[in-house]
Parts: sequence; structure tokens; C-alpha cells
Amino acid sequence: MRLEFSDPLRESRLEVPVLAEALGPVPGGYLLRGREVRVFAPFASKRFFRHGWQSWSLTTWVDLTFPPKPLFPEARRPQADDPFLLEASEWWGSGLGAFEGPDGKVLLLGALGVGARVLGREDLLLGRYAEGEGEWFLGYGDRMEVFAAYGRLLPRRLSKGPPRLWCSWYSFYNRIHEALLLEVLEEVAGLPFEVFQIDDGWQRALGDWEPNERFPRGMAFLAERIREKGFRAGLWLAPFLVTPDSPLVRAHPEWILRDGEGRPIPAGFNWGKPLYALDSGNEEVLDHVAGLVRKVRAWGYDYLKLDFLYAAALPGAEGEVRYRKAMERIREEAGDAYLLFCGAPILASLGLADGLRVGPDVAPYWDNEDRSFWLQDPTGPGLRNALRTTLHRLWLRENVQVDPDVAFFRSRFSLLFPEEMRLQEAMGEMTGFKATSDPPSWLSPEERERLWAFLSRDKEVKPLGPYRFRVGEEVLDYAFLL
Ligand code: 9PG
Repeated sequence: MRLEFSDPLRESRLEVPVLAEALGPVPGGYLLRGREVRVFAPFASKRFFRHGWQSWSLTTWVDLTFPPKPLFPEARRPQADDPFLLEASEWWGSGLGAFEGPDGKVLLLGALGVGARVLGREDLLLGRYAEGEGEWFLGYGDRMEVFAAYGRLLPRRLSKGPPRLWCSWYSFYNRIHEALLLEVLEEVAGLPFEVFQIDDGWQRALGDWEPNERFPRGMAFLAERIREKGFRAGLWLAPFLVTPDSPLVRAHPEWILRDGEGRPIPAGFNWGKPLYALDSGNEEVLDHVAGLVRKVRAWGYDYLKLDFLYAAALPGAEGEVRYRKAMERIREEAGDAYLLFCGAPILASLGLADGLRVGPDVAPYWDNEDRSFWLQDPTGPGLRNALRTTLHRLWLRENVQVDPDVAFFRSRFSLLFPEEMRLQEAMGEMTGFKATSDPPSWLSPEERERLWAFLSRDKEVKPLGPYRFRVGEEVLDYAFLL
């Protein structure tokens, strides 16, 4: 069958052959249906929009002349992307894929259900659901309009006012303790933050979500101090992640996600240890995680950063239906708490998350070349990786509050140049999600002034091109980093 795209203004017409059941036209394109759909671009394209699976996974336009390179070490693949995408010798994307035509217009194939992948090969866009059938959107036209048309068909949840927050991770990492956080709390008290979020480092172990010895008065105590200052209290959790030595693994070996032979499915490698996932299809696991959410809410936390969520969807697209059910349960349990999903399968999180991290971690440096170049890993911490993937997911702003990760204002303990910091700061301005980890005591008076302005003033943002934006009075160009 041939689907016709016409552009009345420019009197152009494009006929696109497809192998799929067509359900009819929708604004900006057509609806298709099938387990597998094939779309043949009537033009040769080298540029393919490759959408990574979860928050940290590479999302950018790739050149189809060069096949994907293997990511090392292998032990890190499960936390970098849908393992299938990383094992394939061709360019597959998660949920959607697109070609850029000779005139700069875009032909986009995007799944409307969860658990799909899209291959880009020569003139072929091949979409496939890992399990069962589903619907697809096929659109052609101006790049921004096509992505917007697709986004309008995906689930939405827009909570009011993206948050302004202080987060402990990118200054102290896991070396946090009660006295330190109380000190920072005093420092930030005068600044227009809404949330004070405690990150990784408070818990006894993965799977053992009780305060460690560095938090002698407990987490409810801290939440109360935070609220006294007029902030909402935020807490980091990785609810579906464990390490082989977690007490939870000994107590409930049957909760671990395993393959057909009973071996734990690898969930990555971090904190110097291999990672395992809890089986999100197991009702007892869901009860356990729901209990955890209830517990931290009762401690007084109503902003939850739920991290490493891909673990609940492993082994990849095949696990997304199960993931979504699990997260629906958490959403219900959390009530009106703000849920920031991180390390999370992107499309399967829409409609459930309030905030969604859409790129890798930032760091107080531009790039770690050993990891990005020699290990061919575009998901490691650093501003360059974070900006690249975040830029290509800004079209999700109409569906969820997108979190570009924190901005830096400090020169202390940082290798960033002011121009680099500015590029990340502007991401906060474009998304409205304004966060930093800088303790005010690390800042010079000018830097503090800058942070104050960032938090208290919203700037007008106008796209001038795919990678150029006017932000307030300034024009920022991100094209060089791609
Ligand atoms: C806490 C951190 C912070 C951060 C999260 C997440 O190995 N990895 O691939 C990997 C990726 C991201 C990551 C940690 C490890 O960071 O994004 O904001 O909360 O966890 O540990």
C-alpha cells in the first residue's frame, strides 16, 4: 500500500510504500497496526534518528554508513541500553526511528504501545513489537512538527510547575551524612528551592532501605528538618536493584529476575559490584516495593527519585509491559508524591512519571574520553553525553517534565569552563526543571548570584533551529557537540 503525504503550501507530494495494516489518517500522519510494519522511504537517507531505550541510552541522529560500535566493558551493557540494541550489528532504536530526507524533512515511525523497536536500514524503517501487536504512527514533514505529532499520541502527565531542587549527588556523591546535609540545608535555606533531595548514600545497602550509621537520627528526622525550612523532602531509591551480597537476595532468592536456566539476568555493574534485578512480575516483589514507597512517604518524603528503573524491565523491550504494570502499582501507592523516574525506559514511563531523566548523568567535567572514545560508551557521566541525548528528547516536554540533570555554578571542584556550564544551565531554562548540587558555601558571590537568578527567573526560550536556541537575550548553539 502507498500512503500519501502532501504539503499544500509547497505543493509537494510524497508517496510512501508501507507493508502494514493502515487504520487511517491522524493529524500529521497515519495510524498503522501490526506486530511488524515496514516503511520504505522514497528517498535515500544516511541520517537515522536512533532513540535509546532508557534515560542514559544514546539518542541522536546517526550516520547509517557506519554501523554501531560495541560498548565495553560488556558487564556495563545492561545499564547502557536495551541489550538487544547493543548486540545488533545494525542501527535499531527503542520505540521509534526516523530518516531525514534530502530536503531536511523527517519520516518518522513511532510505536504507540510499549515494547517496540525500530530498525533503520538503507531505505527501510522496520518497526517490531517484542510481543503481541500494536499501533504505530507514521509521519512525514518538518522535523519539529513530526515529533510533536507523534508526542500528541503518546501518554501525558503534566504536573504543575517543574521543580527547583537541590540534590546531594553531584557534589558529595555517596559520601553524605546527617551533619553534612544539615549544614547544606542551612546554606540553601535562603534560596528559592522547592525540594531538598537526598541522593544515594543514605541507605544500608541496595534492597535494604533503612538509614546507615551515618544517619543516626533516621530519615524521618531529616525530612522534618527539611520541611521546617519550607522545602519538600526528596529521597533517592533504586527499588528494583540489588547486588549479589544484598541481604534481600539471601532472604528471597526467588525474587531475583532469572533466565530460563535459573541464572540471574545481569543488570549491569556499579559500585564495584555486579547488579541483579528484582523480578517486577512477581507479586511479592511488587508488594515489597509498594511497602517501601509507603514507608518513605510516612517518613515525610514526597519527592521520590526512583532510579535504575530499567532493572524492572529487563531483558529489554520484552519486559516493558511488565515494567508498566509494576510502575502503575507504584504510581498508585505514591499518591500525590512527585515521582522522578531515572535510568527509566522512556516511552513506557510516559503517563506515570511526573519527571523523567532524559539523558546520562552530568559531571563537573565535559567528557571522559577513556570511556566515551576507547570504551565506545556514550552513556557515561559528563556534560557532553548528557547534553547530546537530552537535546534529542526535548520533544517529550509536552508529555512529561523532562529532567536534563543538574546545572553547575561552581568553579570549585570543577573542570568545566563557564561556556560549558552555560549550555547545561540553559537546559534547565528550556525545560523549566531547575536543579543543582552546588552547596552555596562552595560558590563565589557572583556564582551565588547566578544560581539565584537561575532559580528565580524564567527566561523566554525560542528555537532558532534544531540545535540553536534563543534563551533570554542569548543565542546558544549546541551543534558542535554532536
Ligand atoms: C546515584 C546516581 C545518581 C544519578 C543517577 C544514577 O553505571 N552507570 O551506568 C550509572 C549511570 C548513572 C548513575 C549511576 C551509574 O547515576 O542518574 O543522578 O542518583 O545514580 O548512584
